[in-house]
Amino acid sequence: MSIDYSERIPNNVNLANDRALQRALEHWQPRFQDWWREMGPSDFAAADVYLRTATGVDAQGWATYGAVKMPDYRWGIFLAEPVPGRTIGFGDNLGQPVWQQVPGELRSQFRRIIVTQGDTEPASVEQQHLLGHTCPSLYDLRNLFQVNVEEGRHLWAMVYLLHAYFGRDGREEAEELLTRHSGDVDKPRILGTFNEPINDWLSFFMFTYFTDRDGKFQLKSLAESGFDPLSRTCRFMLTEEAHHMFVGETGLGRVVKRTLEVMKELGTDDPQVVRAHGAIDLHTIQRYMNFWFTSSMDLFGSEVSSNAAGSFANGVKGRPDEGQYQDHICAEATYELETPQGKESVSLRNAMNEVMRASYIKDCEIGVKRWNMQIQRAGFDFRLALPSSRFGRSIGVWAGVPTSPAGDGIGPEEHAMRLPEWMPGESDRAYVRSVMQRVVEPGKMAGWIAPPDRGINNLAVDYEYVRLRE
Ligand code: BYC
Repeated sequence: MSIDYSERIPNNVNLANDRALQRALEHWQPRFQDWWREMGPSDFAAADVYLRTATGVDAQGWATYGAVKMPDYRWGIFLAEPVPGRTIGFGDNLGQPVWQQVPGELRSQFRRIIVTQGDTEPASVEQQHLLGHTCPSLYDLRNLFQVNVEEGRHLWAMVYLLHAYFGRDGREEAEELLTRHSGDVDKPRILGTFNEPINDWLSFFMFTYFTDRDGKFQLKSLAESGFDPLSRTCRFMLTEEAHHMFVGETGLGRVVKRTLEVMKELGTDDPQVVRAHGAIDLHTIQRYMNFWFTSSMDLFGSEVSSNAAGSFANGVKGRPDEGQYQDHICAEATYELETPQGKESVSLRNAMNEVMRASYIKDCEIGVKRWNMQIQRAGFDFRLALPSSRFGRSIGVWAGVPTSPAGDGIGPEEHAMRLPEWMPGESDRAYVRSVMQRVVEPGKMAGWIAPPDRGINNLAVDYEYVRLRE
């Protein structure tokens, strides 16, 4: 079904035919707009931003580009086309027709997962609230805003499900999604990473590389869900998510590129010399990577989880790309888990979080390999590396266990002493903040980042992607 933009809330779910739902969502809409004004990108409400907007949900040509003021962005409700005859692809209900309504006995499980997913979307916008002020270029500023409006739309995607399928409880949860705030001591966001500050663009690129990639894996697993509206919503969200990870991967690649240019020019890899010339040394990049990667690893939950086992058994949440596996029931299979106490064999259903985390790590390695190729080609021996999944964890069996980034157990004193080598400290953050100078002349880049290879939608890199003048 095509998207109806004549409606107050653009949608392809035939909202006009369900007056009660339409009214409930129209009641929520001004609250969302208030939240956006207060917690969304600060001070850029009047800017014309070259944004893409969804105009259809099919694989080809779903996007249209044009100058939009962010508060006028048409946030709406878009579900991917239904797959005729779709059946549940995993768990105890394998082969049964998918559900168009939430089965009563799974209501609280679905609600919990949809609320958790929904909570991350506005959280990320809040985390990035001030970044526009220190943008390294208009190209990057536009990408930040594109990510922000789409995270706003992903919030709409989850709020639609809550309103349409969870009655009064769902409406209350939708309100709560706007009252918890990232980093708020009294009402924080649900998951750890979404309460971490993102005060500089290196963190933003790390976040879009590592944390948005968790989004990709979680959305893929929810796209397998037996609850068809959730599956269809997530399938469409994934098409938007791809751009966010592109921003992270190319952003980090450009930071590394610029650092290497400075290192080559000066003939040294000495971090202090690199910093003295305004670039971000590779050691600091590694420390930031350690921080955001480990935090994002925690987003998969505990290695052994009865929640995960229940969700898999009941058809609530599958594995990303479930079709790649032979066994979709996993009732008998086991998984070999590494714990601080040694190897442990656990039921595969209980280990589903770990299965997902393992695929996620592989996916994260692709970019790291690419950046290391850049470093190698530039003639330097330094190599970036993802830390071990045991390192720096706050959730699961390795939480609080002192290890080196390689995952070797060490004493707590050595751990405390060496942590500044491994995780960003105040001096790293202060340095990175010091180079975050705003650059808003079309085509110009800040000194710590190389220009992108190409612009957006075949436009030139020096296109005026954001018009700041009123
Ligand atoms: N921080 O059995 P456990 C995205 C809680 S990112 C704090 O270990 P389970 C995006 C857990 O909630 C994708 N708490 O794990 C990216 C539970 O609490 P309750 C977001 C945590 O339940 C960038 C308790 O510990 N989507 O889209 O199997 C920008 C025991 O849980 C954490 C989803 O996450 C943590 N890191 O799995 C914008 C999908 N980890 O309920 C957007 C929906 C665990 O006992 N969520 N806990 O109070 C889920 O599927 C699951 O809730 C989780 C946890 C995978 C997160």
